[in-house]
Amino acid sequence: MKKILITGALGQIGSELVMHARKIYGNDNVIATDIRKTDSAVVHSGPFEVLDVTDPQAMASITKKHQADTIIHLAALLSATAEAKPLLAWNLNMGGLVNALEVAKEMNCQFFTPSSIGAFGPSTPKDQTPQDTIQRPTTMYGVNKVAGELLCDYYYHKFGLDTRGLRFPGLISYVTPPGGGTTDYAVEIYYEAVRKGSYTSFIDAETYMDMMYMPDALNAIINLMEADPSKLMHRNSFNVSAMSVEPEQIAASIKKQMPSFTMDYEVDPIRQAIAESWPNHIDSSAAANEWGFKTDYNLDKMTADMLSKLTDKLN
Ligand code: AKB
Repeated sequence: MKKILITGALGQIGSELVMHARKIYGNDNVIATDIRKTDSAVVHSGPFEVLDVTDPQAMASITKKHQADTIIHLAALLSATAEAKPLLAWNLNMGGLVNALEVAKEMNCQFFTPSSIGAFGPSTPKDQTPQDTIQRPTTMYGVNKVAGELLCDYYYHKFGLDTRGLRFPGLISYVTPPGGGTTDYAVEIYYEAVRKGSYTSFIDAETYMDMMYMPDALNAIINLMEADPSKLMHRNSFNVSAMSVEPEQIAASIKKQMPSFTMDYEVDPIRQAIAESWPNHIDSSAAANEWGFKTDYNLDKMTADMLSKLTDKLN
């Protein structure tokens, strides 16, 4: 049985991954860590430690204390926040990652960290973006993600560490809202649809980006970590996407269930520029071929689930 330490456990991915992994591996075998402690299921359902990932000694001592054999390193700033605070992003995103890799090396842990569609840039092919292609991002977040992919591959080749990663698209969920991302509009639109029946999008019409519903993202992490290493031609990181959408398509999907829903635009130039530097749609075939990546949710199935779960949560 794995013993998994998760950083950034109270964030958008972490808060659901901890609960999902505890169901699979047992509550005591998933150690949740975050820089803050909140009154939440993540904190109450199993081991929890306060951890600042930029503190290498603290990370090493918590990992040793719990004898973890797997590290899932999620703590990071998202694209828009990283653009607003580039030096903080470099220090947190790269400093946290190198600390986590060093601890994984010392303890010989299996290692996962997410990359992103943000690892691509304006000179990357925009459609059916290949697994192996030009990566010259123009954002600090993208610089961090490319450097992170290369660093994880370096630890694999140089030290034999079992590092694996996914280039996540925008992740949509109803449990914990994301913060400071460019794809956040695709989460906010559902919250505002349920709260107000309308939404003002900060991303412009006809701006296509990849998205994925959280249950598919959680399965992808677990399936990649359980995959037979002899089948993996790639490691850091695999393209994965469930759908390529623009704001009007999400609005149209919501309208099928909520005909009175309306949307207008107040475009944020900073997040719009980031979105325009990213691909329209990445090709996930390497992930499908090497470890069987697949998704269960398309846009309409995700919309139905989001609206019903948020109606229960917000009313
Ligand atoms: C962001 O928008 O920053 C993230 C991502 C696509 O990596 N959701």
